[in-house]
Parts: sequence; structure tokens; C-alpha cells
Amino acid sequence: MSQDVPQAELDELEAQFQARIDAEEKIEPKDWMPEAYRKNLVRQISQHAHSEVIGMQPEGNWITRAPTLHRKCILLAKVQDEGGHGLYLYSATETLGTSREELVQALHDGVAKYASIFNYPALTWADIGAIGWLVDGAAIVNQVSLQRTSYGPYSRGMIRICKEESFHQRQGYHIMMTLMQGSEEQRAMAQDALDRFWWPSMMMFGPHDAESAHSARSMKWKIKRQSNDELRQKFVDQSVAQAEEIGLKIPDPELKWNEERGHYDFGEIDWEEFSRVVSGNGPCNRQRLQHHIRVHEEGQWVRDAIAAHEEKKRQRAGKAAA
Ligand code: FAQ
Repeated sequence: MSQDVPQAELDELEAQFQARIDAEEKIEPKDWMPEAYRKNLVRQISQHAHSEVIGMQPEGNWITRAPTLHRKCILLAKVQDEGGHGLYLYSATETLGTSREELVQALHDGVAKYASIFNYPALTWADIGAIGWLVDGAAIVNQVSLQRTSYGPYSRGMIRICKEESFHQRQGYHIMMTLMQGSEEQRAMAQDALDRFWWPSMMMFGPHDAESAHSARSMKWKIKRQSNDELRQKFVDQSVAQAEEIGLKIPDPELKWNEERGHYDFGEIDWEEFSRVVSGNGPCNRQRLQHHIRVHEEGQWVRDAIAAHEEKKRQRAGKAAA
């Protein structure tokens, strides 16, 4: 559409759009928006949706092995919540004109990204604690900020998602706390889970601001409200006190309170590992994708049945109108 509009008119529309963003107005699906704003949103929201859905796998793997019925019920509810988050987010991209089918196809073709963290295995029960505490913890830090994102449907989705993530984070922390009150082996298991999940969780916030391809534009359009490094710092500051409270040690020799900055200083992420995992070569990338493809194919009959039912309804409505 933009190609048919004269440049001067396009400039005017963009100026009006930016003025609305600057005035903290939400952009809604039928409002005019620059094509690049739409594309950037579809990119971010769809990566987010895929992360929620692929993120069901490491924890789903532990539902049958949860140590008590109580823990099993909690985990089951949590994993279902993550699937629901994926659906809210796919719906948000549909309001931007991109269907869930297209996005799932891009995931299966290996073109679409999802959060690197979900390519690490959940090896022990303590990993379920670490995922809830750290992975949901990092997700909340990011998503609380995204509640104020400029696109209405995404912002409203985030408000609902944050309420649920908050319960997820607490259940994970509670698992870690319980293990830390247990035997020596249980405490060692909790520490081992923290050792393996700490750095991948830090990677969830993406590259440093100076290296972040999308940040400048996303901040200008208020799609993102805080930068990758600001959010990562927030996560470190909140996690150190939580670890200390239950006797866990964050695996970073450079972690140190900086009085002047009023924040913790911390060591450097292994960016080579980050790019390896993001480019498809992490410990579980292939397994995660293959599992998604297989389950999607197995569910084809459900989609066919729904489509047939909808077609019947349309035919009946047509006959009644005739
Ligand atoms: N993994 O220019 P930037 C959850 C990519 S939900 C993989 O900085 P941006 C809940 C990035 O996409 C977790 N790729 O990008 C849960 C871009 O690639 P592209 C998901 C990454 O968008 C818990 C390129 O690198 N949350 O955990 C990663 O401005 C437990 C350049 O990066 C969200 O998605 C990464 N870690 O900032 C579920 C939140 N980092 O598109 C189950 C929404 C960066 O150029 C169990 N998303 N990349 O090919 C965001 O806030 C942003 O998209 C960032 C990245 C901050 C992730």
C-alpha cells in the first residue's frame, strides 16, 4: 500500500504516527502504521510466541516424573499456561495480518527464531526449579517492561501473561528453596542446576545494546521500553539476593556489588556459545524442532475436523439465508 502513496504524504503519515507514539497512545490493528513497524512487531511477537510453545518441552518432559502429586499438578498447570501464552501471542500477530499457519511453517522451515534458552536440556528435577526461578524470572523482567509496549494487542497480552509468569517464577523458586532445605545431595543438585542455567538465562536478554540490530528502532517506536543491557542488569540485581537468601552461589567469579553504580558488576557472557545456539547448534535444537513438527503433524486430524465443522456451519447458514 505504501508504494502507491506519494513520499510527501508518507512522511506526513509517519510524523503523525511518531507523534502518537511520543504521546504514549497505543497503536491499534486498524490504525495506519509504517510497514517496518508492522514487520518488526511480527518478528518480535512471533519469536516470543514460538519461545512460549517450544518452552513447553523441557518442562513437559518432567510432568510424569514430578516428585509428588502436588508438584505434578503445579507443573501441569504451568506448562499449559505457556501454551496459552503462545496462543495469545499468535493472535496478536494475526491482528497484524500474519497467520499462525505462516508462522508455524517458518518455524518448521528453520527460518523463525525462538529463545535460545529452550535448547538446553532439563536433566534433573532441580532444573525445573531453575527454569521457573531463572527463566520465568528473566521472562518477567522483560515482559513487565513490554506491558507498556506501543502496540495495543501486544501490551494487553503482556499484562495477562505477566500475572501467570509471576506464579511460575514463585513455584520455581519454591522448588529451589525446598531442595536447599533438604539433604546434601539435594543442595548439590540445586547448585548444579543454577550453575548450568545461569549463563543461558543471562543470554535471554539478547546481545549488548551496541550489537543489537533492532533496538534503536524498537525503542524509538516504543515496541521495546528498556534496552537489553538495562533489563539484564535488573535481572542480575534481583537474582543475587534471591540466591543468597536460600544459600545458593551464582556461578560468576566477577560478580561484585558496585557502590558507585548502585548495581552488581558481572562477568561477560560467552557470546560464541550464544551464536552457536541461536544458529541452530545448541544441545537440543534439532530435538526441539523435530518434536514440534511431529506433534504438529499428529494434530492434523484436529485441524481438519474443525475446518470441516466450520464448512458445514457455513453451508447451513447459506441454506437458511436462501
Ligand atoms: N534467543 O536486535 P536484537 C519465556 C535474536 S518467553 C534467540 O537485540 P530484539 C516464557 C533476535 O531475535 C522468552 N534469539 O533483537 C517461558 C534478533 O534476531 P533476528 C522469550 C535471540 O528483538 C518460560 C537478533 O538476535 N521472550 O521464556 C535472543 O530487539 C519458561 C538480534 O537481537 C521474548 O521473546 C535469544 N535469547 O531483542 C516459556 C520477549 N536474543 O530477528 C516456557 C520478547 C536475541 O534479527 C518456559 N522479545 N535474539 O533474526 C524481546 O524482548 C526481544 O525480542 C529480545 C531481543 C530482547 C529477546
